Amino acid sequence: MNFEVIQTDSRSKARAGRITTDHGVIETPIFMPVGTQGAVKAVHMAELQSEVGAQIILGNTYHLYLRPGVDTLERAGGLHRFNGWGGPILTDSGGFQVFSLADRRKLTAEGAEFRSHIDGSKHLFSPERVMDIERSIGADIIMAFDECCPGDADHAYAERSLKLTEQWLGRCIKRFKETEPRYGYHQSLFPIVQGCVYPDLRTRAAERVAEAGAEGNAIGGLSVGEPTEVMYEMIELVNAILPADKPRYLMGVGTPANILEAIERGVDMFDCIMPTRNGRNGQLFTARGTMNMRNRKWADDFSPIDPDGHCAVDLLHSRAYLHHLFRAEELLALQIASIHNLAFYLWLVGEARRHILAGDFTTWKAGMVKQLSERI
Ligand code: PRF
Repeated sequence: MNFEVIQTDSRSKARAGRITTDHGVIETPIFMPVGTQGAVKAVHMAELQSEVGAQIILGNTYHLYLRPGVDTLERAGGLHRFNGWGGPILTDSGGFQVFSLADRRKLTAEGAEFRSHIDGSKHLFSPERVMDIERSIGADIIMAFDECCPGDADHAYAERSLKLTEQWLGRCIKRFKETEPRYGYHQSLFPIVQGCVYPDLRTRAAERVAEAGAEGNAIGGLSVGEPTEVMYEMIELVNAILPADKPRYLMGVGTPANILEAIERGVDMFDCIMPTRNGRNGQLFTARGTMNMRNRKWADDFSPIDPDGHCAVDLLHSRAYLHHLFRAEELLALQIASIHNLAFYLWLVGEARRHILAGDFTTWKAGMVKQLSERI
């Protein structure tokens, strides 16, 4: 993997860059659609490419390990061959899901014991096991196994949790170095900075992660219940320590405005379920603010879904039609809303990049953040 910073903004920490993987190029800042179980919900791969303009998608180790399982993925020749997405893929380690979804978790010296949320079966995720599974899934970028600490944890809890994440990182790196990619292309391991909302812990975590000298680094444990301003402070603090010549990935964040604020603070990569999940609930994100398509006020509005939109569904269909599809519980409603929202997120990060390159990012961002907070 190669990362090149093409331009850094003169008035902020924002940068435009390029990541080159064996499955293609990613222009940063970038948003990565979430394909937890090997599929982006309600959006086909062809649409991800032609309508959404996705450059990289996510998969999740916890979900893919439980179903279809490592054997199936290995026999398929890895996730790219299994799901037909030929571009770059990143897998989250499952740390977050083990702690949020699995039943009856137990931490041992070895790792995290848990029961499947699907059938109650018992499993153990150790850092070594997670690295082996991520090798078998075969994503281009694989995440270290971490514990995501809740946003309201006290300092003592957060410190214990960070210690665990740091021990696990050492074991992840060791196993990663001892093993080879299975499918002939390169894989990059990204460590994750935790430390909750405590500056001393975040500083220490970022220093240790920076020392690891990885090909890219991630910030976890944010957008988990802490105030938004605190999240921005933590991003600033961590990015001042993480190396500038490596991509920085903010995990699971966030609203369109959160993403612009984080880009301004030097983040390059994002993922979030918000565009797809909120889309399936009828919420559309646009450059003029958010719209709730279930609202009766759209029933007679025959204008395009988003007149400024950048994908075919925005102009092809009217607001009244999409409103009807949601009311009638047609599956097409979920598809149109998901495609629109993902295309909007990809447009937004693409515009951010364009304005960084043009030298007017901060001015553009201030105006856009204001517009995004409107309700249409
Ligand atoms: N760790 C991992 N995945 C994540 C997070 C984390 O802290 C978050 C927190 N926003 C989202 N996804 N491994």
